[in-house]
Amino acid sequence: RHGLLVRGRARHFSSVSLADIDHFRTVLPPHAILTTLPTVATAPVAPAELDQYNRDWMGKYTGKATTVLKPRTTHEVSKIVKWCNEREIAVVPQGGNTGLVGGSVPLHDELILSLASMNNVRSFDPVSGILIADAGCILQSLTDYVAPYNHIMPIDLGAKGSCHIGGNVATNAGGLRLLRYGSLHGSVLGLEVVLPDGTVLDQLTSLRKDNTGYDLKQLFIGAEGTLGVITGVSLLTPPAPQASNNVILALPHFDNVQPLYRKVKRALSEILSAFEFIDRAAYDLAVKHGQGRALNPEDVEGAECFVLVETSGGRREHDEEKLTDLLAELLGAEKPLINTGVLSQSPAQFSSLWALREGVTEAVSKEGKAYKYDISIPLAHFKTVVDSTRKHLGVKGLLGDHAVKHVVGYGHVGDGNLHLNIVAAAYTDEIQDALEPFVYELVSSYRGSISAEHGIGAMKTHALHYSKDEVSIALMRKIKAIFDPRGIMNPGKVLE
Ligand code: FAD
Ligand code: 2HG
Ligand code: ZN
Repeated sequence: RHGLLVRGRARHFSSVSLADIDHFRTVLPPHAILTTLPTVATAPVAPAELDQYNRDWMGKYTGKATTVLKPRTTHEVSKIVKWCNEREIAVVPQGGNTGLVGGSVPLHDELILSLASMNNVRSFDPVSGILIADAGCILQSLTDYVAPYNHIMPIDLGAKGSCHIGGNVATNAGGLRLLRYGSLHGSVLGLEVVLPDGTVLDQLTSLRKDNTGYDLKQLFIGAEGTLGVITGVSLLTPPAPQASNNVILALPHFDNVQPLYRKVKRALSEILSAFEFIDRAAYDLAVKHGQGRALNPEDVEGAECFVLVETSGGRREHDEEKLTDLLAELLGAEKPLINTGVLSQSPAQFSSLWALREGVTEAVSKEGKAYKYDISIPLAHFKTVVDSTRKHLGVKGLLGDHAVKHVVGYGHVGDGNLHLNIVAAAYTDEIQDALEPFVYELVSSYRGSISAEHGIGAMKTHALHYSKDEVSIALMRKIKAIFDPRGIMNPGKVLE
C-alpha cells in the first residue's frame, strides 16, 4: 500500500499485485493486460512499453503505473472496477491521453483503465442524427462514420485524431464548434457509466426531452473520471452544413478585435460558425513549425493579431456573397479594422487556414515545454493578460532563450476563452513559481475562470478556489463521497 496525498492527508491505496493480475486474467484475455509485474502466465512488458500510458501529451506529468487494462465491454469494465473498489486499488480512466491538465495519467502507481479497445459505434439514426457509441471511439473516426449520412460531430478540436468521445465528455471539451453547437452539456443526450462500486448506471437514452428529476448524467460531463468510468455516449449530431467557408483576417491592433467581432456577428448572423483568435506570437510559431500556409509576409507586416472567421450555412452562393461583401466593407472602410483578409478558395485552402489556428498547440509543443493557462476572461482583457504575464516574467529575469522563450495568446473569442501559453526551454520550479499564483490572481481579478475548457486535472486542484467558492467546493466533495466513498476513482484530480 502506498500513500497518495488527497485533501492534504495521505490516503492509502493498494498497489496492483500478482494476485490482482491473476484475477484480471479471469476477466480479460492476456493481450488486454499490460503489466510490468512478473506474472507466470504472461510475460511482463518492459516498463518503457507503458510510457505512452504513464506520460501525458505535454511530457509534463509522469505516472508510475505497473498495469494497464484494456477492457472491450461495459461488463468487463464493471468487473474490473468492482474488484479495484473492494481491494482499494486506485483507477485512472484513460481515453486518448490528450488532456492538457495531467488528469489522464497516474500520480503514483494507480491502475490505468484504457478505453481504447471499446471503440464500436452502437447505433446511428440518420433521421434524428442520434449517435450511440462506445466511449473509446476516436473523435475523428466518429466524424468519418456520420459523414456519409451528411452529419457532423457537434465537437471538433485539434486532438481529434487521438482523443476519445468518452474523454471529450469526461473533460466537457469545448473546441472549435462550441460557438455554433454549444457545449456537450447540451449535445450529450445520455451516458452509460460504470460507478466506482462496479454498478452500471444506464442513462443511455436518446430523448431530446426528459424532465424526470435530477439530470444525473450532467454530473459526469466534465467530472474528469473522478465519479465513474463513462463507457457509452449518446449524442445529437447536427446535419452537415451545405457550405463552409473561412477567412483569416490580419488586424493592426488588438483593440480592433471587439469592434470586428460585433461587425462580423451583425453581417454574417446565422451563418457565423467560428470566430477564433491568434496573437502575433502564436501566428509566428504556427508558421515556423509548418502549421498551415503562411499569409503573404508583406500583407501581415505590422499585424498585431489575427482572427479566423468560419461560416457554415445552407447555400454556398448566399454564404460566399455575405462573406465577400463583409470583406469588401472591412477593407473599404475609412478607418479599416483589418490590414488584410485571405479568403479560402478551395477545400485545401480551407484546411490550411484552419491549420494556422488549430496547429498552434502542436507548434508550441515543437518549440519547447508549455505552461498552459486556459482561462475565461472578458475579451477586452485578452491582450492585457498576455502582456502583463510577459512583463512579469521579464521583471523576474526569466525571459530569454534558456528560460521562457515566448508568451503567446490564442483561443476562442466567441466563447471568451483565452489560451495563454508560456513556452519555455524546460519545466522548472522557478518559472512555475513565477507563474503561480500570479496568473490565477489575475484571472480572479476579472472574476474569470481558471479553466474554461481543459478541466482541473492534477494541475489546478490547488487553485480551484480562485473560481469556485467554498460552498460549491464543499458540495463537490459531498457528491464525490456519494459516488466514490473509497475515493478510488482518479484520486488527486479535480479535488485535492
Ligand atoms: P484523456 O486525456 O485520456 O483524459 C482526460 C480526462 O478524462 C482524464 O481525467 C481522464 O481520467 C478522463 N477520462 C478519459 N476517458 C474517460 C472515460 N471514458 N470515463 C471517465 N473518465 C475519462 N480541449 C478542449 O476543450 N478544446 C480544444 O480545442 C482542445 N484542443 C486540443 C488540441 C490538442 C492538440 C490537444 C493535445 C488537446 C486539446 N484539448 C482541447 C484537450 C482535451 O481535453 C482533449 O484533447 C480531450 O477532450 C481529451 O480526450 P482524451 O480522450 O484524450 O482524454
Ligand atoms: C485549442 O483551442 C486547444 O487549440 C488547446 O484548446 C489550447 O494548447 C492549448 O493551450
Ligand atoms: Zn481551446
